[in-house]
Amino acid sequence: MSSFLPGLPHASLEIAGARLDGEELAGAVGAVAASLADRTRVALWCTSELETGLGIAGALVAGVTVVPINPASGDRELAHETGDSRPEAVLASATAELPPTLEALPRIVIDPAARAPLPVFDIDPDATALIVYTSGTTGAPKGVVMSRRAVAANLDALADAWAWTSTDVVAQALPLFHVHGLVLGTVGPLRFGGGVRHVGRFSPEAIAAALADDATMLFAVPTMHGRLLAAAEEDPAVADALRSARLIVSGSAALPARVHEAYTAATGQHIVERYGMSEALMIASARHDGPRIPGAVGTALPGVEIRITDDAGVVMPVGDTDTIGNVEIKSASLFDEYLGRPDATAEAFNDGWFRTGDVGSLDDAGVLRLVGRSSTDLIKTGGYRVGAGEIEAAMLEHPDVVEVAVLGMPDDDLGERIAAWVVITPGSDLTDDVLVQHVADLLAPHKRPRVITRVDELPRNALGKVQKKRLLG
Ligand code: MCA
Ligand code: AMP
Repeated sequence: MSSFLPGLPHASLEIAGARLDGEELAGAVGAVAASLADRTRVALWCTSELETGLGIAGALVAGVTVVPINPASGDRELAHETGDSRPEAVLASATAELPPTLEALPRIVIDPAARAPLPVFDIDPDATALIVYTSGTTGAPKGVVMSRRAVAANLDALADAWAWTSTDVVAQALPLFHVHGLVLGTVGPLRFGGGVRHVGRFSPEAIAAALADDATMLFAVPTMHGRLLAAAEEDPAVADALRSARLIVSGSAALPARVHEAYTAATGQHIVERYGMSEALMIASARHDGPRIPGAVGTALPGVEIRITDDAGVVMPVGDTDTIGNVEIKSASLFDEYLGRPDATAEAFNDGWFRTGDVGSLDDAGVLRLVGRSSTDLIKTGGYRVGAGEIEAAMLEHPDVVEVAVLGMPDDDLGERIAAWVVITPGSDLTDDVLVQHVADLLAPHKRPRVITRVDELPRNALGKVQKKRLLG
């Protein structure tokens, strides 16, 4: 039996209506693992389908590194991610329509009907489980190299914090190419021998149906919780379904205290908020048996240490929630490196502590509160992390764009919405729609600007640097 997913023969996996349970599931995962013999690194085409869950599980039991690919990636991202990580093959369903960049690789077909025994062999815990691409403030996304040891330690820490066991069934509708949906929402239940109920495309009704059926936990981003709250306030069936859950978890972006409190009023649920990052997996969380404080992200998970530093990198005293500084961590679940980017990896650490880029405070009880990020160039929209620099670079590739500055604007639904201020070549007939489509051709849909403001020039300081904050007025 695989030591990474010991619960697999007792687990159940349902994604968008297709489902496998127990021995059948273990047999299908065994077949994926067998198809990966002699491979070391593969791309996984991460649609919200059963094949994706089988693919990640099969690769983990086979000890093969997975590079999760967003099926809505733009050409620019795909070329970068495959060129950078150089997967030997792509794991996908037989019917997946792959873009040319991936079609050029050998396809290993994931067949949910195939069966083979789970392989039994030891795999080095320090081997790489995943390379997840995530945006930085500038440039193309970086490949976060995450070991099997880090993933296992993090899931076990969450099991402790949330009393998460084989009796739990996780409802979710998250994209499967990021840590939240793939690691927490899929690998976690398979490790513990519980269930995954991924409903496919998110809707409050689909999540409510999963909870009304057999799901006991819900993993979602704040945008989804906001929409669930609105639905629960309208429809008692949605409120009752949410009320029935054992644990409702929010993460990937700040959950507004207002949503947290209104959720409790509508459903009786106190949401468990947790804080994580692609580079560190989960860092802090409210505990199942601890306080769930609106506006706070809980305490450090087992295996994690948190400190707050000032801008000179000096550690600040704990206990005063007015003392806000940079959140730095040590963790059993930290990434190994940014793939092929020793410069960026070194820059991410301060004296052995990982700089999260988040800003917050720690109180006497070790409760972490986040107030924002140190850079305006990282945007969180709908729980997706998007680098302003990547969008700016894409927009500047249009011949009629002279200058551009991208920022996140506050948005009730998405947390932040992507806004671009552009200087267009005088006399150009470039429309906003054409400019948005230009970005959509290069990058994933969630990276498209939703607001475009045309300006004659961008505000700059005496050194010529764009003063982005002045754009928000
Ligand atoms: C977007 N669209 C546009 C534009 N922008 N159309 C025209 N003009 C634009 N400027 C389109 C999209 O293509 C899509 O079209 C639709 O508008 C909505 O876009 P989307 O951004 O996807 O929003 P949504 O469909 O309303 O989805 C909201 C969502 C989604 C379901 C909450 O944002 C989501 O799944 N978020 C989860 C992100 C996540 O898992 N992050 C975890 C990262 P169409 O409707 O045709 O598709 S891991 C992490 O953060 C760490 C580890 C952690 O702590 O978890
Ligand atoms: P990503 O790399 O997509 O994993 O994004 C990680 C970032 O998401 C973190 O650095 C935080 O800025 C943000 N984030 C995740 N969880 C929370 C949370 N509960 N509250 C506030 N921000 C969060």
